[in-house]
Parts: sequence; C-alpha cells; structure tokens
Amino acid sequence: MAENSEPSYDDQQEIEELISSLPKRKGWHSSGLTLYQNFWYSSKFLPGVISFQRHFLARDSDVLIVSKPKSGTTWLKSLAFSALYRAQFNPSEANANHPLLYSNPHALVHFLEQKYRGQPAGQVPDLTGFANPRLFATHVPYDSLPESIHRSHCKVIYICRNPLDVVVSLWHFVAQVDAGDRAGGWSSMEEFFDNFCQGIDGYGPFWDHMLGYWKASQERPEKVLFLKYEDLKEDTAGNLKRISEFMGVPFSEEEERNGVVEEIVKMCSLSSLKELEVNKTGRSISSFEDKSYFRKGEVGDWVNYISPSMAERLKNIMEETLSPFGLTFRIN
Ligand code: PAP
Repeated sequence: MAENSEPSYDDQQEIEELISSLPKRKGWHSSGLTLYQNFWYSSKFLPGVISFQRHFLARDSDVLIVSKPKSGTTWLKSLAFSALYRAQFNPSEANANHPLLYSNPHALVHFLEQKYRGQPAGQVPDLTGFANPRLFATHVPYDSLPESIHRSHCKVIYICRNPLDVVVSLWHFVAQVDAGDRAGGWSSMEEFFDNFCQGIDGYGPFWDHMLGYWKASQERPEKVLFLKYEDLKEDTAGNLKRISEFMGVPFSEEEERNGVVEEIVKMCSLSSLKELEVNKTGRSISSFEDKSYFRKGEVGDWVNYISPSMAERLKNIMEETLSPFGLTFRIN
C-alpha cells in the first residue's frame, strides 16, 4: 500500500473552500483563528492539519507525541527521542555527536501538521524515508487525529500542564513571535487571557483538548500514555522510564546501573538545552525562533503574572470542566 494517498487539485481547492466557510475569530496570529471540528486553529496552519488528517498513514511502530502548545512538548520530544534512539545515538556525556547537541528538538521530531503544510500544490510529504520506529508530534485533538492513528497499533504520548502556567507561557511566547506575523491589538494580557478562558486560542478549548486524551488514556491505556508537566518536573527519571517502557524500549538493569537514565535526563534538562548554540540561534519552524521554546520551565510561575481574580476565573473553569472527570492539577 502506498505510504500516502495523493491529493488532487480539487482536494486543495476543496480545503480552501471549506476553510473559507468556517467561523473565524481574531487570534494572536495575523491569520486569525478558524473553528474546525469544534476546535480553534490558526487559520494559517489549518490546511496542513486537514491534509495531515486526510492523508497520513500511521505504522504500527510509530510513536506520536501530542500536546496543546506550551505544555512541555519540546521537553517530551527530547526525552522520547533520546530514549527511543539510544541504541543508535549514545546519550552519554562522552558522546559529543548526539543529534540533540546540534539540532533543536523540533527539527528532530517533526510536527506532522507542519510537514503537510506548504507542500507544492497537490502533493503530500514523503515520509517513507523515516526508518522505523518513527517519532512524530502533533497538537491535533484526539477526535480529529487521522483515522489510521486510531486504527493502527501506534502509540500516543500526551503531555498536559496546569492551564494557569500554559496561558502565561503562551503569552511570553507570543511576545517573541515576529511582529509581522503577530496580530495587532493583543497588547493586553487581560484580553489574551479572556480568549483563553473562552476556549478561543490555538487548539483550544484547552479542556476539550485535555479531556479527549484523558478519556482515551483510560479507555485504551496500551495506546495512550497521559503525562503531566508537573509530574515530569517532580520525577523526571521515573517518568522517563515509564515513557520508555510504553514505547516498547524499557531500560535494562544494566543501563540503569550505568546511569543511562540520568544521562538522558541531564541532556534534556532546560538548562542544558537552553545553553546550546543551536537553540540560541536556530529557527526550526518558520515564524518561531528556537530560543522562544526555552524560558523558565517552572511550576507555578503564573502567580507572577495573573491577578487573583483572573486566577479564580480559570480555576473555576478547571473545576467545572476537568475535575468532574478526575483531571486535576496541583495549584500553589
Ligand atoms: P510548544 O508547544 O510550542 O512546542 P512547549 O515546549 O510545549 O512549546 O512549551 C514551552 C514551555 O516548556 C516553556 O515553559 P515556560 O514558558 O513556562 O518557561 C519552556 O520553558 C518549557 N520547557 C522547554 N524545554 C524544557 C525542558 N527541557 N525542561 C522543562 N521545561 C522546558
């Protein structure tokens, strides 16, 4: 069977027509937001999302990292990459050639909706060159994933984060995006926050995004591993072992004795990645500088930016939407 089905010219045109007929809202991105299958997408990225949805063919051995933006994607990409390919790329400190030292995690683990975006008219990306097991990423919600991901035995690792820290991280990220690509009129944190609380932000509403994967992880635990950024911070080594086991590459006793887990944790730490030249200067995804993915990486940083009344509003939303399903976050 062909790796990808070829879209026709009509397919492209149909996507454009479909998008132009959907509800639109202002967003931080200059192209604005479009409501598609109950989630808000950056209008600029939506054609790639739809093309990915229609044409991607998952393999049983694939591993997919999923998140809502600013939930720990970059970190999880680096940990999963290092663990999955450790036989090929020795993660020990002595290995000065490890790919993570020379490439941003987003250049090593591609967002599929970005891969499907911006292809020459009528074409889809050729993913046949990626050796098994392939490691990819996406921000697309569970119900909107390509059918082949649901049907195959590929694995999904989802990471989520306390929404209070997510909105603050997102606010800082937006401020760094090229002015030409940023929408005007988003100068106030209050307005930005208000939209986030209404669920009107990229891949929002956050509660539906989280709950889609939360429920799937309970119904199909062999398929979806659900992680929280806060837990990863508290016990990175323990969660790295869970991730590896889930991917089918558990650490052997000998590896544990030799400190392989700790080596990976150290290499993927915020302080290590942030100091690398490649992450200070690169641009793995157009519009975004690689350095914008590395800020403070703290749990509870929101207290420095969100007023008590704003925090109360968001906590109430979490209480109403997430808590009934048993999804809670430690909040300081
Ligand atoms: P993305 O979805 O656009 O890829 P993502 O990586 O999910 O972004 O989120 C960036 C956040 O993860 C930043 O959080 P902050 O703004 O609160 O600081 C960033 O600092 C944090 N981060 C990036 N790399 C790491 C890491 N290695 N360890 C811990 N946190 C990290």
